[in-house]
Amino acid sequence: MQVIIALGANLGNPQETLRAAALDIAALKGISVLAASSLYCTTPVGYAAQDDFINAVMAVESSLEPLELLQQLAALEQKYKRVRTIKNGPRTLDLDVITCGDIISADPVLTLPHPRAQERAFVLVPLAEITPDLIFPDTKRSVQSLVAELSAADVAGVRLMNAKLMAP
Ligand code: PH2
Ligand code: MG
Ligand code: MG
Repeated sequence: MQVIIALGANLGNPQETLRAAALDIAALKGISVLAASSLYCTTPVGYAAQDDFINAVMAVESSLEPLELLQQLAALEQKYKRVRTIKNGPRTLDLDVITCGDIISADPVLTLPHPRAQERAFVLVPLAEITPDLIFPDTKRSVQSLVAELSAADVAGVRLMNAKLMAP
């Protein structure tokens, strides 16, 4: 099944952490990378008094159960010393599962699709780079149609960097 993973960080060396984490994800058993976006420098959403984030997304083919994948990603967050303090606050690494194929789930441990992804420019704009035609199974909306509805201010908060998450 195709899984979309969003990566974000704004503490430590975010660019280095994201690229190392992407390699760790690629090395997980049962995972193969289909595509990875560029890196983006993004204005914080939800809690403004923190540094800009670096964000990126990757599409992977996964034979893991979604909750198994979530556990593996949580272990990688720990590896990079994630500390949870303020909700939406600064972090050394955040790995979010955005979609798992066409699964729709209200499980509070892993809600699918990710409940806020379809309104977040820092997820949608990188996603439009790699999978513009991806359809969110709950709303049936495509990534590119959602990007087209973002405000100019939201889009301006997501700046393409001249660097990729992974070497091609
Ligand atoms: N993640 C959040 C809250 N706000 N803002 C940006 N720009 N990028 C993020 O990854 C991000 C955020 C919660 O996970
Ligand atoms: Mg998040
Ligand atoms: Mg998260």
